[in-house]
Amino acid sequence: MPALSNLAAIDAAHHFHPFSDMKKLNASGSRIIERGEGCHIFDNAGKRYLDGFAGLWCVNVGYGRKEITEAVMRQMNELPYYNTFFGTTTPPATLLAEKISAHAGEKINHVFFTGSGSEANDTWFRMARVYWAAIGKPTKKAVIARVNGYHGSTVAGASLGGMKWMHEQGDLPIAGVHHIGQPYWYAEGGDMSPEEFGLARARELEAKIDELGEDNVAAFVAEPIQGAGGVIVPPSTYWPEIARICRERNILLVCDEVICGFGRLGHWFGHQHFGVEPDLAPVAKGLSSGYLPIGGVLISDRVADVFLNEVGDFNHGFTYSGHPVCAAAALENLRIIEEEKLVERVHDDIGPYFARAWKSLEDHDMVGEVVSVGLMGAVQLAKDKKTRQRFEKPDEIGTMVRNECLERGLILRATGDRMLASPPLVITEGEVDRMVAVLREGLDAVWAKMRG
Ligand code: PXG
Repeated sequence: MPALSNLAAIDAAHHFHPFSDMKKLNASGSRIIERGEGCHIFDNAGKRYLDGFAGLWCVNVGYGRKEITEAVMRQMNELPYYNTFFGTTTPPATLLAEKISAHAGEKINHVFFTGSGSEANDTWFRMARVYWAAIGKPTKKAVIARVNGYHGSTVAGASLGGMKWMHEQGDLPIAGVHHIGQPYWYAEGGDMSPEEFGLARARELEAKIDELGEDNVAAFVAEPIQGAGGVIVPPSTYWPEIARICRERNILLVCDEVICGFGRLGHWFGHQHFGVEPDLAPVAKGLSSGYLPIGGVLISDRVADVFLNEVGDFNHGFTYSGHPVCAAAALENLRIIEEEKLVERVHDDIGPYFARAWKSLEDHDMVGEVVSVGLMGAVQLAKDKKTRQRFEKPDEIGTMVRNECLERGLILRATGDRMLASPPLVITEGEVDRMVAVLREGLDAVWAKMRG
């Protein structure tokens, strides 16, 4: 092991980070995180941070869970790797598929495993097209997604995502992917009520289907709540209307559960909060609480039946599909979520507590809107809260608040001018209070700078 003081220099010399301007990062040096316990992480200077972001929306059961480490060790010793191709499986892969199916709705009974959320999105993308071709509708290929959605960084994932600055790199989106507007009332709702706006944005789906022709559209994909896009909680009218349109126009509904799944919204899956039933649902992150990389696609009976009866071979899969050690980590993680009733805890107890505490920030002069569902929340920064006027440089203002929080030992994510929280599901009331108090101090500090 090199001396810790050298690590930042070694990192700058050799490590190319995701979503980073490497020149800038190398000049400032990476923050080096060494250890985690519960809802806290520690850097190499020994500084402790409350992780209000659960790693990257994923460490649902918190850090330092020996049960998971031990389950991983046992599986490593027993069988560190075997594949799920050529008619084979391993006990953890099979048992994990069963457990996920048990928590998904009655109509979801199969799981295809991947190594990540991006691969899960690439997987359903092919699956949806194969599904329609197998039932005699080979022209149904187009996929409709949303502006500012996030579905990963692979070619299909980044195409499905609606981030223009990602599309600009690498000539995306690929053919056949189309985007409609997001249900972001605060920024884009104008004079409409949130309910009117929710309906209007949902009906953009119907208009897009008309434009492309129903016989050419395979699926619509959306996160139950857009995560990386800024925790955009849709108005109450949005999801029921989306579900109606998908049903009436015979389009597959795909809910990207990579963030919202496994308890984040107080349900096993985010679509259950909104009362809709997807045909396909990519998952990852909270499936293993990030302890090891694993993702998958939940497959409804409607789709599975066609694959079982019509398709034959699905020519798709990954070396690490159903990796036994990752599956063992996920199984133990789900056992903890069940045993500690973390989904119920988010729904009935810490979620409502968080909602009240988080909402208290609404009186701040710099806060335009405060939203949350379960343990996923956003604070919208505003220059003038009465008129919903935003700051001229939203990215800068969000980063300033984030940095003030970091200095005070709290990790939150800023997406533009929205401060995002997504803490571990085991967060205590005291830790929620601290998170809110530190964010308020950060807001005060930045507000003072802006006015000074
Ligand atoms: N779908 C959703 C909804 C996601 O949030 C992915 C797919 C892709 O998963 P993988 O495992 O391939 O990363 C994600 C990932 C951020 C941030 O800055 C969010 C994600 C990844 C990286 C950064 O909020 N989400």
